[in-house]
Amino acid sequence: MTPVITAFESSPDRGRGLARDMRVRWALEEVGAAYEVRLVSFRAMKEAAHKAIHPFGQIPTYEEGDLALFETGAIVLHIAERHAGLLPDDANARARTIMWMFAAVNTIEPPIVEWSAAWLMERDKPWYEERLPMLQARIDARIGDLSRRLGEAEWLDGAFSAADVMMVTVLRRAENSGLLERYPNLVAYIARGEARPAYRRAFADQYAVFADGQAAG
Ligand code: GTB
Repeated sequence: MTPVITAFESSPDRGRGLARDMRVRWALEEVGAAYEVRLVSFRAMKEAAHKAIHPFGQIPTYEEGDLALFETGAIVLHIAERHAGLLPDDANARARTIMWMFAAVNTIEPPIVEWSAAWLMERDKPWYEERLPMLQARIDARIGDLSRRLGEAEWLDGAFSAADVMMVTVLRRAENSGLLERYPNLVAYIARGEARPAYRRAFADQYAVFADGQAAG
């Protein structure tokens, strides 16, 4: 059964691959699984049909036969559990990989999303300039510790895994923060992820949605 994922019909990131369908596409490409994409508008995301799959009216979702999933951490873990290549065989290494997946979405992503949401929705507000250094400091504290833990390692825990799919895509969202540049090992880590053929295929596919939308006017 070919899985179907959902993605923005018109992503606000204009094809930069920052929306969260990118990590699901990347995971599917890494394991060589075919998939289909159903594009949804912002309006359709809030309608009952989509909310029956995603109670919060968001993308991405993942449908495969009678299984319907939301939450990218759960979707990527499901893909990694069903296919070889994204989770180590050793039980302890597998547990650590899942730990890092949680760290990506639960520890690193929240301050990045808070900063990004403030820029999107509050940058014209009088308090924004005062609040910004605090938001940046919260990101910096997390990515600084991540940088020290990663050190000179290629990936988070041994071989490339689902944890790196999650962490690289989470970090990419901070690319415009001006903070990542302080940590050359994180910049190199992101670049290693982006250089993977599976990443490039996933990126090209999501970019085509934007390009087709532009061509259609
Ligand atoms: N925790 C959920 C998960 O990991 O799956 C979060 C899902 C989520 O936030 N989805 C967003 C969404 O559907 C799209 S990815 N938003 C619409 C809504 O809530 O109504 C977030 C996103 C959006 C835009 C950019 N961008 O333009 O750069 C980047 C990331």
